[in-house]
Amino acid sequence: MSRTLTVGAAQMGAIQRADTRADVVERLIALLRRGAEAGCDLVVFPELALTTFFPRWYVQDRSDFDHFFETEMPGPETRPLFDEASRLGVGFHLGYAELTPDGRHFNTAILVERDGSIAGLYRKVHLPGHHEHEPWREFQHLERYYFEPGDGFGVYGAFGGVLGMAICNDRRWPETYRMLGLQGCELALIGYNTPIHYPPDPSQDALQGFHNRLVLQSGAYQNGMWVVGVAKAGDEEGCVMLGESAVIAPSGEIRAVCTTDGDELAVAACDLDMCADYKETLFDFGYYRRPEVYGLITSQRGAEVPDDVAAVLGRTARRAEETEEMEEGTDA
Ligand code: CDT
Repeated sequence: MSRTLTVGAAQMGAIQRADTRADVVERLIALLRRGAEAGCDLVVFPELALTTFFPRWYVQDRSDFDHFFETEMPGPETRPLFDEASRLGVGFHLGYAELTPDGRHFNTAILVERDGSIAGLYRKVHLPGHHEHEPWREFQHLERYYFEPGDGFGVYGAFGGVLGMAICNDRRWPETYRMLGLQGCELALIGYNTPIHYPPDPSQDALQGFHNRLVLQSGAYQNGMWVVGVAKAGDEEGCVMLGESAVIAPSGEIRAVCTTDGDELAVAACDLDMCADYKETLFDFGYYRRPEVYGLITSQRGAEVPDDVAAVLGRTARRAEETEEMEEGTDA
């Protein structure tokens, strides 16, 4: 039986602060219908796809921004998307801000099957940016102020394969893909909102597209999985964000890519059986990996130059715990 899924990377152009949920859901439905016409089994929407990227602003009372969060999924405003998806028989992946009944805030994504049932929910693990207002910046990146981190990476049996999710900054960390790869993930779905300008080091601005391709392609190849990276792009309230949504094969090759900064669908046929070409050869984890020598990856958080190496260099060794304390105060 063929395990080829037709997947649409449903990039979105900017969502302005004044845009209503109804406006946005209408755009999502239009992309979903384009996906259905293109024969998609699954349409992948970006991170925080229902609103503008609100962590770019600081408000003293965080609850003033609770209106950017969803308290139920589907709720009255997102129900039409679920209804249309199940009518069309097309599944989807959607990123949104989640406010739980017990008052917790997460940057979340869900995977929805063709019948409208929720097959998986993921909460962003790597929260980038800073946790306090930093007025020197042109715009804030306060994810660490508005959200709690999620507690792990899961995979889901859906669409006839093993599917996983990650969100935006997660894609820059090799641990993300490896955690999914170690659970047999064949297709990873990753929405993003990536400002082109990076205030702590503007020399990276010109490299945003390169870094995006670099991490998506290497994550796919090194774990023998399909990766779908989907942007919210364009000029959102004066903050210009990267597009270049793409579908990447387990070979690391780009199979489809968006070329605009607006609402656009890039479609690729993803043969999940192709993963075995990599998972059972060069990246046969069970045969080649050496977890017994990877202990530092889970026992230590920050980088720590070993004492003997520091002594050779005439430096005082900096302990990992100190690095972690410093990082708490200086995250970018
Ligand atoms: N949304 C998100 O995670 N964006 C980050 C920006 C990093 S700069 C604070 C990203 O990794 O693209």
